[in-house]
Amino acid sequence: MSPKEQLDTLLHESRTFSPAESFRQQANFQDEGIYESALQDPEAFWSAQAQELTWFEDFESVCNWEPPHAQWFIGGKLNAAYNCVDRHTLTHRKNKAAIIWEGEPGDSRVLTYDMLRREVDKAAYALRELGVQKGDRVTIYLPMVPELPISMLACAKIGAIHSVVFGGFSAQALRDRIIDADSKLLITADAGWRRGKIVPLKANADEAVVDTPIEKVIVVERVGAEAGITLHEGRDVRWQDLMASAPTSPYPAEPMDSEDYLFLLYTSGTTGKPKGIVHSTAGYLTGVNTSMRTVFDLKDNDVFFCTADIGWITGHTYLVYGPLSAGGTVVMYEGSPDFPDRDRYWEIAEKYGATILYTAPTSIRMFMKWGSQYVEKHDLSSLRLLGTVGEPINPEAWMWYHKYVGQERCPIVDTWWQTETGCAMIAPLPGLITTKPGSATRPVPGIAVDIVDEDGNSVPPGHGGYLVITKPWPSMLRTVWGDDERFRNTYFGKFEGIYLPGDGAHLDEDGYIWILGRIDDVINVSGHRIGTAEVESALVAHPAVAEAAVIGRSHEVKGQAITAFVTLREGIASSDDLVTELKQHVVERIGAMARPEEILFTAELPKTRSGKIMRRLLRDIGEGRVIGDTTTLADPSVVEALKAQYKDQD
Ligand code: 7RM
Repeated sequence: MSPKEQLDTLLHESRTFSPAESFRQQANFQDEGIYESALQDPEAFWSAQAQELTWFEDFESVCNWEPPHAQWFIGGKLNAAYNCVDRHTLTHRKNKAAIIWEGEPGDSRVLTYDMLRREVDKAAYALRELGVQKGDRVTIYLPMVPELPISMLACAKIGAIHSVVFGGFSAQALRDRIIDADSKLLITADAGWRRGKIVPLKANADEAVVDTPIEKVIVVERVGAEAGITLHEGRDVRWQDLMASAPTSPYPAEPMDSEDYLFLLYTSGTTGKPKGIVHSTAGYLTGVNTSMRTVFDLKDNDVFFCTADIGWITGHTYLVYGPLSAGGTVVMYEGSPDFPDRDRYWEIAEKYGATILYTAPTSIRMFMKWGSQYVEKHDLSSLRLLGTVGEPINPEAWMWYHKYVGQERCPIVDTWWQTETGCAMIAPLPGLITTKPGSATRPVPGIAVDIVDEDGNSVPPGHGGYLVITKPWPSMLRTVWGDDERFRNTYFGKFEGIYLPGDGAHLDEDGYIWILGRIDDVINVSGHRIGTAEVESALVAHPAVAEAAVIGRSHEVKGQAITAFVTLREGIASSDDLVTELKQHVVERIGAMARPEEILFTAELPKTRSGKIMRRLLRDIGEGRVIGDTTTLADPSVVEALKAQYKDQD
């Protein structure tokens, strides 16, 4: 199907699914009035939600909005780690499982809230011992092991700002993020496990930290002797040694101002340089905690299985701060969905009696391809609610998820949000909202969303435009680390005082929102955000490359895939080996998720007479579309040649 046909099919989706009476009756939110009351008085709504947290000092006012800067819960003092861990140890949850960790086959570990508190506190002492101060940035580059959330919470406990870098990023990408955040300390592991193979994290870290502000590196032993690492005298310290010698007494949580920064998380934008998205303590925590109760209908006896990696925002919010602040139990899985077999998620869900499953459309499409037999092998009767995130979900994938995983019993919450928004913004409350496959439905209570045209006017039902968020919300990003100008321009540069997420959306006749995808130069590959400019800079950094243009094209499983058009330097011949080498080069500069699906060599890139690369044309070629108007092209024959070449390829 062409993208146009896909879109038409999506927008003519007419199936609807109302919450089952049995689900509705037990739901946390059963009164639709919550939407109206939150809309009338968002500050009162958020102020009430903030009361779910434990405060060392109450806040004096709810919100101060001086566009584009918001402050929330002004004057309040609290600590995120205290809210996620300590306070639950003072209740019936003390011995409840906080984190159930499932490692690659053979390994598992359960941390109760009480056990988690001891680990976090020891790590907090260790960080202080190494000289980490309140406000310092700590970069964390770990696989999906319990030491990852423990490290994050230990930073939060002492008031340090963590910057987690996904373990799939390359040494170069890690290095860029360390330098931008100006971190003095790095926490990494000897290596990680992926499909029974070793992922050399420490080797990457060693390469990354040279000539950076990093003074100390903490090394978690995950793999052991097989990792074959050496410790750098005077710089590297073993996590296990630090923990063994740390005091066992409780670490008193650092009282933080509401607006003190909790963490940075880098994400891709339209330039080659990733942005350090900054989140605050009280606003972020209020937002994520609220969505656990509203969107995910979390109860004390739920087992919440989120398949995201903590290296992305979904893992920060829905594996760590959301579920733990709400006193929930989370299942955290280290490995991949097809190792040792393709039923790994279902095996884990069954083993721990998962009640809520949160995953990505790209995974669902992969499961569909593999066939329903892997799901059917397992007893998934414990599941009661399903969620998806990361990209638009196509109605067929939604229906498959509904039928085979949810057994036509579980509501599905399609949650639209971003690194920048902190938590789910557009999503159904599962006990209240009738869902339509492929639509994230409507904004959650307390969030004001609109779809507008080029001039900022609301579009009528049946039309599309720019998705915008018109009022501040507690968990919104506060700035871009070290670049407030970029924060202003990127998110508030188009419409005055209105947040622009960078997605296109369509409003249907019932007021439902259909997210159509990015409208900027960001590609969404398997739910990972990759900037075309990042891949282009990586390519042109290769000595053989003169110029590169990168586009996203639709892909059956990944949602989008990366296609690179490359012109080579004088005297360099194209070859299959060079294609392989260039793909590998991108992997080394960024990480495996940015590997181009295909690289096409071209004598020239299609350019306008003023010299701008015509990406629209390249996208058309990438999608195999008939190409329309090429009159603005400096040399129309370039396009014909590319089209022919693209056809030959497949
Ligand atoms: C949580 C996350 C954000 C971008 C966003 C969208 C896309 C995310 C959905 C979605 C349609 C969804 N953060 N996106 N969720 N599109 N429906 N339910 O993914 O910062 O990594 O990416 O992802 O384009 O702008 S993110």
